[in-house]
Amino acid sequence: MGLTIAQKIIRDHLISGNMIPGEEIALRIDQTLTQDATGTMAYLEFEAIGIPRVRTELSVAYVDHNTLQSGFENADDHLYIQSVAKKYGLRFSRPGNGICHQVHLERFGKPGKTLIGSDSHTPTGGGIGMLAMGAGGLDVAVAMGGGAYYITMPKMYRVNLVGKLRPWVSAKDISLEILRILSVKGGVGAIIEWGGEGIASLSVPQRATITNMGTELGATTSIFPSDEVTREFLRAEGREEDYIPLASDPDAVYDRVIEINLDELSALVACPHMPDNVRVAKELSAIKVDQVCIGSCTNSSLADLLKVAAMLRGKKIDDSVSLSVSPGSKQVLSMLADCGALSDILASGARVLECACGPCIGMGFSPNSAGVSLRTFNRNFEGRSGTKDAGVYLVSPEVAVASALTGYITDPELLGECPEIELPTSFKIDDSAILLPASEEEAKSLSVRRGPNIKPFPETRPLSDRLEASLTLKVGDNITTDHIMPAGAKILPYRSNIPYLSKYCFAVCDETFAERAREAGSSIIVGGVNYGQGSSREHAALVPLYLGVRAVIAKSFARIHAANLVNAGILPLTFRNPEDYERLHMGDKLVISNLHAALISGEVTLENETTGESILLDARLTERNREILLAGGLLDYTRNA
Ligand code: MIC
Ligand code: SF4
Repeated sequence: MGLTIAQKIIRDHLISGNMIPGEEIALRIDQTLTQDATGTMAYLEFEAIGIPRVRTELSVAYVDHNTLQSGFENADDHLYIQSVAKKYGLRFSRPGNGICHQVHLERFGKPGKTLIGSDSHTPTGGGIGMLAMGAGGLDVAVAMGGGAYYITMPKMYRVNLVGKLRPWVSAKDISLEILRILSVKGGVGAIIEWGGEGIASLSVPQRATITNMGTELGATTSIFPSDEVTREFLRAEGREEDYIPLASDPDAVYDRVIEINLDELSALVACPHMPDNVRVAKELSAIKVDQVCIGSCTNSSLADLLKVAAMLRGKKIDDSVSLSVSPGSKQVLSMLADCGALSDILASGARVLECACGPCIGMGFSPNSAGVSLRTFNRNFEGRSGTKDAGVYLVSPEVAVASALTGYITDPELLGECPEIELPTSFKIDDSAILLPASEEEAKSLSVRRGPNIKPFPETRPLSDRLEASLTLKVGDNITTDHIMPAGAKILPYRSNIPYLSKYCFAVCDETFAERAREAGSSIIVGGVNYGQGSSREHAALVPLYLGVRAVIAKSFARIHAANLVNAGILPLTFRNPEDYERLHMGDKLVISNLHAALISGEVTLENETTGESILLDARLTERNREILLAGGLLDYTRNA
């Protein structure tokens, strides 16, 4: 039987396990990346593991999220990460050099390699034929130390693109179309391989837009073949030697095959507050727009911004609209400047922001109250923009510019002829903002800089055999990690300070939760389907741990969050009968006895002392998961090993 692209990379990196969907496999990891919002914690964990030097082929520490530096906190974190990188053998991408995924694609991504990153959009690397996955910081710390990365062997989905994109329709619309088809949970447990005749006309950055948003499907990752388009991109980046061809076998078998006809695709928009709430742009033309943001790891490549500049050339944005443009990297920004495109963007009335995540994570540029914000980003979760009652719509750069010009959601087709973009055959290469580590010898005498905002890792404890806890929060379906542990300019500076962060846990849903959990001492959260989707932030597990959460019972979990719960020593349990969700209420006193034996059988009985009922739960845990939980989390498990 032939293999898919992902199966080939998995086969070449398999340390243990069988490549049978649903079984646990351990993978050798070639490259890791971190960003600063999750990185500080990941490096604290790496230090706690106690390995003197990273053991990967390449590990890069990026600073791109917390670049506002409204106080000393982030500057301290940056210095901490910089000093860790120098000492332990990592490259350090300085603030301003760009968004981790964009820079990694430009400078380091290699077809056929494995990459994990403490950021859920690490699958962007699939655009260049890598097996690239988002992970919790602790998993990345272990991989940096040379440890394996454990996942459940995914199913294989294939999306065939037929035809060719029409003018004004772009890669973002393909991402939105697949979200419309599959929904935000449609990719859970699967790797999505993109193929078909239509991919030949997609450049690497366009492919990366698609693999980037595969995260919003809940997929383990997404991947494109490595072909002549890939070779051309690597050549333009001066790295042709990194090219290897990579394709699936003609007789590869897929669990699901989907076809998208590019000729029939039109400009799409994801409406508030979920990326799969997709409508056709034309139907939304009555919606007045207040703000437009172009950038993020989804759509900030040179190709995207050259198109934006060409559309804005000689025009002014509508007086009622505030437009921001954040280039994805210093390479993109300086090439825009060199060819004059930057002047076209500025002359239109746009505000050019730093090469960083910025508005995507609520780091400034929050919309006005009840504002309508069009963003070329990948997430439009409630409150994520920093304005609770704003409505965020996800769009392509083309729809973004057309709407900034008219003041209403606009299908760019109405603008007439689509400008043709000529991409340079070589990119401007200047890696001076990527600092190299010290030599092993020199590193021994280096110390790490630790600012006062860096607080210790929350206290862990081995899992007891009897669990008594109160149900302190009951939430619905598709709860994101932005609900559990919000980000934004006010809170993000405290990512290395779990006690401070804990005040904001679940604040989007229920501002009284943190206090209630603290008072209860030991608590359980109940959720619906796809609990914990979105960001890879392990803070969404570490903060509940700090607040005394011992277990989360849900109808189903998102992959990275389920792993983060186990890594933090919190039990993820699922309802045997999803209807039992209705039988649990806030304030119920819950008990699980003989927990250790129950985890081995996988069947857990939950006694509800308040109602006198009992409910059957499943503990879908591998042996390794069980051992991690019994040890009190992955850090203790790794240290005790
Ligand atoms: C995000 O897009 O939500 C983030 C911010 O990049 C996160 C990481 C984080 O929370 O720091 C992600 O996607 O993993
Ligand atoms: Fe940064 Fe936004 Fe991409 Fe997350 S999704 S890495 S916040 S640009």
